[in-house]
Amino acid sequence: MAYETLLIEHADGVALIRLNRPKALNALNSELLGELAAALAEIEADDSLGCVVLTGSDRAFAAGADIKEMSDKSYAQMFRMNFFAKAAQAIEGFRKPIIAAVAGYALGGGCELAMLCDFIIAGENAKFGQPEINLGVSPGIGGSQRLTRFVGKSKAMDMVLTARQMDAAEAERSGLVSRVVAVDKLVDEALSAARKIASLSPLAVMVNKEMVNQAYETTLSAGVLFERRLFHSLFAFDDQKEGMAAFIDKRPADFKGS
Ligand code: DAK
Repeated sequence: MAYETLLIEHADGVALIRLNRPKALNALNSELLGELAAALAEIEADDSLGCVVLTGSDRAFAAGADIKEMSDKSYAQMFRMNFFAKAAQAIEGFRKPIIAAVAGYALGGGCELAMLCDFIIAGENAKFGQPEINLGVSPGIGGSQRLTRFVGKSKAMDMVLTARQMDAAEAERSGLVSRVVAVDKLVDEALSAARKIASLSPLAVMVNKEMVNQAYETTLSAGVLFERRLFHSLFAFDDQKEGMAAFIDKRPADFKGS
């Protein structure tokens, strides 16, 4: 499928998706969000792809939901179109890992989009924020919930109530991003992590992703039991036999996803 607002490349088992509305700093309009959901469905169905990198430009990952598109909408229109829900659900339900590679602004819906991904690698110029309060609204794609889980109540309140932006160093210190790299190395660094993931057993990757996500949804004891049961279940896959045999034989594993 051809996309108007996304640039997509595939290489070495990895799909690289670039948000591509440069004149609007990649503001997230309904066209872009629809295309993102469609692209993820295509990637999910393609067994040759094991991981996704989602990025923007050096200036902006995404400066938020498209304010110009939203500004005149009524409550009924927003409710009916369910703005953002489809794309958010497409990411939440996506079984392969998605890495957000964030340079420049990740504001409002842009910050929420990055937080929907499995982890965030930031360029040194990244700026994260939930400035919706400046517009008389609030986060609407999980920002108030996910940001609080990432950085704690005090910083989340500070950012949501004052619209203060967090730079990359603070974001790394606070646990919002996994690592910070030079902007010109950002996509290469994210692709390198994605290639590593894509080289592994796709079944084990999906199971590991489900395990970590479960930590947000359950108690510690239930989560530990969930982990143990899934760990046991991995012994049903050929990939477990291959991974351990390859270690013992001192050779690279050849995972088949079976
Ligand atoms: N929407 C539309 N256009 C945007 C935009 C946005 N969010 N952000 C920037 N642009 C456009 C600007 O209007 C400008 O367009 P032209 O004037 O050239 O036509 C162009 O991008 C370049 O922006 P600036 O000229 O402003 O560039 P600066 O470097 O001076 O400033 C900035 C960059 C990122 C600091 C500034 O553009 C800015 O403050 N942007 C707005 C950031 C913001 O408030 N983001 C939050 C948006 S509200 C929902 C769920 C979620 C949401 C809504 C509903 N439901 C479940 C229903 C989410 C809401 C949001 O994200």
